[in-house]
Amino acid sequence: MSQITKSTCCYCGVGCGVLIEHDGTKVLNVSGDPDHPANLGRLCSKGSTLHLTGDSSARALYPELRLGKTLARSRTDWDTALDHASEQFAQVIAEHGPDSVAFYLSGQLLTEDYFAFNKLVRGLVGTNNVDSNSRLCMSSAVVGYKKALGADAPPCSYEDIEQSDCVLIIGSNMAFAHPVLFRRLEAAKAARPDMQLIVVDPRRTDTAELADIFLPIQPGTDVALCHGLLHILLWEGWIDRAFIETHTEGFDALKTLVRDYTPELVAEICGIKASDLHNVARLIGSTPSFLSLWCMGLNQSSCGTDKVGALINLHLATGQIGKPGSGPFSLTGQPNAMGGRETGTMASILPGHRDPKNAEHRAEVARFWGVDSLPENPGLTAIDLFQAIKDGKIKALWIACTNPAQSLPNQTLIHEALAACPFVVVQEAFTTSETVPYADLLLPAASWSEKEGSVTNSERRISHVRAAVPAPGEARPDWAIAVDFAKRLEQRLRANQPSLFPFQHAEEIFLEHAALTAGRDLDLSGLNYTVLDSQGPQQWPFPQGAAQGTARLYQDRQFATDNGKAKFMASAYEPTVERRDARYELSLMTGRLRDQWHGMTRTGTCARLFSHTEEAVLSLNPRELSRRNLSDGQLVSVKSRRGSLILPVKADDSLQMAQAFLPMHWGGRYLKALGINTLTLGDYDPYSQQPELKHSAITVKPVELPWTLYALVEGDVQNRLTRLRELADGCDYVSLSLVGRDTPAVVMRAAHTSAPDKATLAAIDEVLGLDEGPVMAYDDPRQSVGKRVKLEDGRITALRLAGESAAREWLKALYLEGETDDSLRRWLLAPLSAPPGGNKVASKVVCNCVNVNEDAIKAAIGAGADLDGLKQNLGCGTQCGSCVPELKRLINQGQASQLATAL
Ligand SMILES: Nc1nc2c(c(=O)[nH]1)N[C@H]1C(S)=C(S)[C@@H](COP(=O)(O)OP(=O)(O)OC[C@H]3O[C@@H](n4cnc5c(=O)[nH]c(N)nc54)[C@H](O)[C@@H]3O)O[C@H]1N2
Ligand SMILES: Nc1nc2c(c(=O)[nH]1)N[C@H]1C(S)=C(S)[C@@H](COP(=O)(O)OP(=O)(O)OC[C@H]3O[C@@H](n4cnc5c(=O)[nH]c(N)nc54)[C@H](O)[C@@H]3O)O[C@H]1N2
Ligand code: SF4
Ligand SMILES: [Mo]
Repeated sequence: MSQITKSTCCYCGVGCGVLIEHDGTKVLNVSGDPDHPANLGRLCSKGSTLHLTGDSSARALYPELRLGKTLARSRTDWDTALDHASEQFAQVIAEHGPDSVAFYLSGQLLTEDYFAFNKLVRGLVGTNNVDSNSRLCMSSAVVGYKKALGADAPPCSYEDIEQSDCVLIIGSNMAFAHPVLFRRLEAAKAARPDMQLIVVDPRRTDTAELADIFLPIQPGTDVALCHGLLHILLWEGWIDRAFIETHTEGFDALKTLVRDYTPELVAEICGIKASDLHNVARLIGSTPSFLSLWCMGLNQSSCGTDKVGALINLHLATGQIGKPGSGPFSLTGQPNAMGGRETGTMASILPGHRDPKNAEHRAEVARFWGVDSLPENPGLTAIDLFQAIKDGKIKALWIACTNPAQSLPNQTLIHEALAACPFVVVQEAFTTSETVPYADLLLPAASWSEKEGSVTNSERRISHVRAAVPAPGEARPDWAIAVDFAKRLEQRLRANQPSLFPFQHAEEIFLEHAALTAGRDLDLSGLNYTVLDSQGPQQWPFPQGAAQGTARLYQDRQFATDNGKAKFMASAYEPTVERRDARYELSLMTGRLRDQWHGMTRTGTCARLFSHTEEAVLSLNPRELSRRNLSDGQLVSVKSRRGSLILPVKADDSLQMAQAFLPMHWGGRYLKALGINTLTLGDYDPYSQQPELKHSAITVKPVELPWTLYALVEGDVQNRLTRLRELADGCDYVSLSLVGRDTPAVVMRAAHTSAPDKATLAAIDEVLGLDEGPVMAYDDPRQSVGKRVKLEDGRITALRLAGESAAREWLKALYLEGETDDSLRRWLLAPLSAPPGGNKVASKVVCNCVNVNEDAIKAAIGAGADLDGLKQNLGCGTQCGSCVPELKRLINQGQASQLATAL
């Protein structure tokens, strides 16, 4: 009998409600919750495939302990695991003080998890060394909001997107990263075509495709852009003087600063037309309501706080805040980055939006918790933390729900730090994360659909997250692990005192958190699970006695600052830390793909989610390729000041000259070396300590790796991924991915200067199952080319092509078709390996739900289909809608090329 449990999607900060269909033990399906105000029933390509992810063979099932750095970890029980951890931590604290231990957490934890950890770290251990991956994500938005408006509170609601007359999307690729919200924007714009949309991004993304005006600025130049816009607004008198006078301060200094940002100068800095700058200023200056949406293009910058401040300045100068359809709205990345900020679980914040530097705030929280005091020493923020670990200052580290060995910049240093740390605890749901090998103690965590708690989405809306199925093996909810550990540590640090952690259920933690927010800007003391269950997800503030949540902040124009006035920020434009120069002549940007989530521990278990983008490729402008005599797909060495990687290049006309783009998702498990972040740099914003993940300078050189390997094998994918990755480690280029729709297969591509030894190739064949059974084999007489194909019931189930790769794509297509004919046998037994009909690269799947590829779409467009026609004829874009922006782009391209032909 199947049942339905209401919960939320565990991916992005849109915070969609999902209905989990399950049989009490296994998740069977997911659909969008029509009653959830964030998505009203919609889900994107990631949310709608949640039930296909989370391969049980990739899950951490039991605690594992290593009793010496050179030994392997072995299975243990929870009591032994947590006793050992508390003993280690207590010992380090006794010998080196509380600041010698640290906790590194995640915006994907639930609020209750976050709160429990924070109380443990600050209330019990007595250090501020608790930070999270939100440092890489939302930190600049937090500081920008606090500086300008007095509190870390996004003032807007999703409804504002529907109500606005003019929306500016800056540094956000919503079409990929917040798809369901983008659906709402598309629908609003279709319903009200007068709504104006401006997109600012160095790349012409699918988001930009919807824009009325697109400003392809040079990376890192957003502050100059905003100052240039304000310059014009001032010059033209398109500002709200009364608002500025009554509700703000600091305008004079800003006015003086932006005087220098003339349209001509700004156009030159940003690499855009001055006329476009004027057009955008006119829109902002004349619109009845102005909303801006931003994400990592602003935050992940060495001047991220200034970027956020410069954007908020535009709202304050025009009085476009605190009313429907307007305001500066930061899109949060992770599903519960907001919860981490509310519970104060970062080095620079305390519970209830309090400040660890403020003695009164510390005393309030200490009193509430019944401890003597809260620690005063500043805590280490992520980048400094890992430097301190490497320097030997941190002796015990606890990592939960984040994968620093993939996601932090400058990975070489991160791996050195993790290897050097005497005691590392990793609390993880999947054993496949790049951080797990460094765990001295691995603690298996319950994950999506298995745990209860709450999350807050981008619009301050709190949802009750419910468990549908039991966690596998001995995995436990994160808060329960933190609380169990804390109780054991209490025995060692403050024995015979009442426990600070009397929590039996998640809701008890929620209630303590809610009570600690009373009287603060985010006051959510009126909420509990019963209210959330009866009234549905609610937006804070929701104080005791409130009947409903708060859709919009600052409607009374009283800001959360000391004197109620908002503050303009007057910071000059600063360029990116690394500039392009003769040695590193390209700007590398990194970011998201539509169908992958971060380090891919979850999405990387679903073959379908690789069909939109199969492997990590370095995208460059087509002219940049031809200038360098590079061809599409060719392998190059990509080098930054910190390291290098070998990757294929791809022509991509969404990029400008001298720019390059890499998806952030590939770490050392799927790619040779330490993944994408081998290249990026740890330099950060001075106020938010958020690193400049969006920009590093690189150089690209062709490489000659004549020996290539292509392997594909169906089934047992996690085990095979791991073993193939290890066996191919001697090759200069290795890339792994999955392919298929129902039964996933592992695909490996590798390349090297010469063939590996025979034993290695034989070991690879063994992993592929090509050492026995119905295998057809051919080795050319000089042994340079070797082909192996395993056929079962007329279907290919494994193959390996070594020495060259001419038939690679053809073989994959044969595998996917599931049928073979005599051409396979003829190809196999011929010394030359070129496939019949050529080696056509398989067309990428654009619509994942209905499985429609680009070739089919282009053919239909060629035959005259518009969007409705595509939907009707091919079915693409009719389900989750994540591919609609791309369909529109293909239609526009098709029309442009038809026009060009006609002319
Ligand atoms: N599919 C998918 N969705 C996700 C995630 C995921 O992993 N996969 N992760 C979630 C998380 S945690 C986050 S933080 C969000 C991130 O969401 P986004 O920030 O929207 O995504 P990114 O691709 O990281 O970067 C956004 C854009 O910033 C642009 N950019 C780069 N440099 C600059 C610049 O100097 N100025 C401006 N204006 N733009 C610039 C890039 O070209 C890119 O298009 O996505 C969330 N949603
Ligand atoms: N180059 C580059 N690097 C980037 C970025 C970029 O744009 N460019 N973006 C940065 C940003 S914005 C972010 S947010 C970070 C994200 O970086 P990470 O936080 O490292 O990303 P994830 O892969 O989501 O890591 C979450 C981990 O938690 C595990 N997990 C899943 N569910 C649970 C659970 O319920 N409990 C526990 N304990 N574990 C669980 C997953 O298996 C996974 O290993 O990456 C940053 N890194
Ligand atoms: S937009 Fe997609 S990834 Fe984000 S919460 Fe909704 S369904 Fe999940
Ligand atoms: Mo993020």
